[in-house]
Amino acid sequence: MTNPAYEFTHAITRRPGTSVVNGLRATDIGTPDPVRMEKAHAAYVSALQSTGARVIELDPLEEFPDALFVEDTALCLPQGAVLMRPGAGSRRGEVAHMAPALRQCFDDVREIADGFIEGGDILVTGREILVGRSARTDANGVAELSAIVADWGHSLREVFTPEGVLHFKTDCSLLDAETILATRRLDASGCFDGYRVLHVADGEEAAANSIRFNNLVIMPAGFPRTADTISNAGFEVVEIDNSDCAKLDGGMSCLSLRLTPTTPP
Ligand code: CIR
Repeated sequence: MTNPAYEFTHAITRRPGTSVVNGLRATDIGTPDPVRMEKAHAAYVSALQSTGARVIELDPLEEFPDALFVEDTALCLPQGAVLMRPGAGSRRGEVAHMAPALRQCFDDVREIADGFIEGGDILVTGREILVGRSARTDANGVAELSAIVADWGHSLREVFTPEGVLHFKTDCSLLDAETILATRRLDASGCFDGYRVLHVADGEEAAANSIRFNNLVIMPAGFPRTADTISNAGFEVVEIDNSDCAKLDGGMSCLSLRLTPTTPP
């Protein structure tokens, strides 16, 4: 039995361009090193491939410094894809560059037309789709997405993103059908009632943005206590250097769209 919330045949990534040094950031904690970032990105792609998935690697988009964070441009579900409408104005144009790849993978590609919503605010658990409103995702965007996914038989539940946190998934990840990895501050909101929640270690909040992809949990390197928690719970962990993406508030989920195409390219 496969679980479409974390088992996929494909992923889409986009290599970072040299303009990545101009990417958005909430706080300036230094300029990312594009060469080291490219190396880490390649390791991330290899980890995805090691699960047997095919990775569609798109070329850098120099005019969009944040374009490597492809997750924010779309949501892929078993029935089709939804093109997002990023709340960040400088990122809105990335969506048109993602659309052709998604149209090759899915017959049914819908779009958010009016509100704002970014993929980083959406956690698909298999049971439901959780969406956190944030500075990037508004009520209209959530309502539009809710109507689209209802058409495909999914229920969407709006939750909250902690103050000062970029995206809902900055603070959580799905580990399996029942289990969520989350920060204590997000779990305290009660949004995961009914799930088993593993907490990231205190001081290791940046480890919460990990991904379950097929047999692996891919997490940022440098969070040993959280890595132990995850592997002690029986998951196979792979760690990737996230030091440069972290300077742009990016993490493991942002770097890929994970999908099982209805019309494999
Ligand atoms: C941004 O601020 O949009 C980028 N610098 C980081 C996006 C991270 N994306 C994600 O968490 N899904």
